[in-house]
Amino acid sequence: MRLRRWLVAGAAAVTLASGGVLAGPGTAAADNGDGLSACNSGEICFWRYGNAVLWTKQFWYNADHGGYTWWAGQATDVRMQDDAVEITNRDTQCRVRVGNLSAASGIWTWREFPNDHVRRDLGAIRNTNDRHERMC
Ligand SMILES: [Ca+2]
Ligand SMILES: [Ca+2]
Repeated sequence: MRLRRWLVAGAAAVTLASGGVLAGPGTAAADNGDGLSACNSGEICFWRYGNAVLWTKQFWYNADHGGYTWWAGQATDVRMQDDAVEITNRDTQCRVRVGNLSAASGIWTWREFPNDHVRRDLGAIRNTNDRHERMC
């Protein structure tokens, strides 16, 4: 299972390298989207609560959610992994899939979201999010 996960990460790294023209040093390790609170064009935005604009985490690229924390108007220590209920995909090019890795079975469950800027419920992986990936 560890090997499988490594392979997935490797594929993501290739995608990142080919599409990472905006990436500066360390961007992938500390992805904060555009650094502004608003969910702006190009960003992949996660939400901790329905209908609330705070408690958000925003990305440009693929990411494992472990190690990332929520933004609530200021930085928090609250981890966003397994804690998101909604997503807004404002990526300019790609659908995005969000996955949950079952600790029991080692199997990923994914849900795909179009880049239509619509805020959507994570559905079956609500509060179980472990990773997201751009689909192009
Ligand atoms: Ca932003
Ligand atoms: Ca999970």
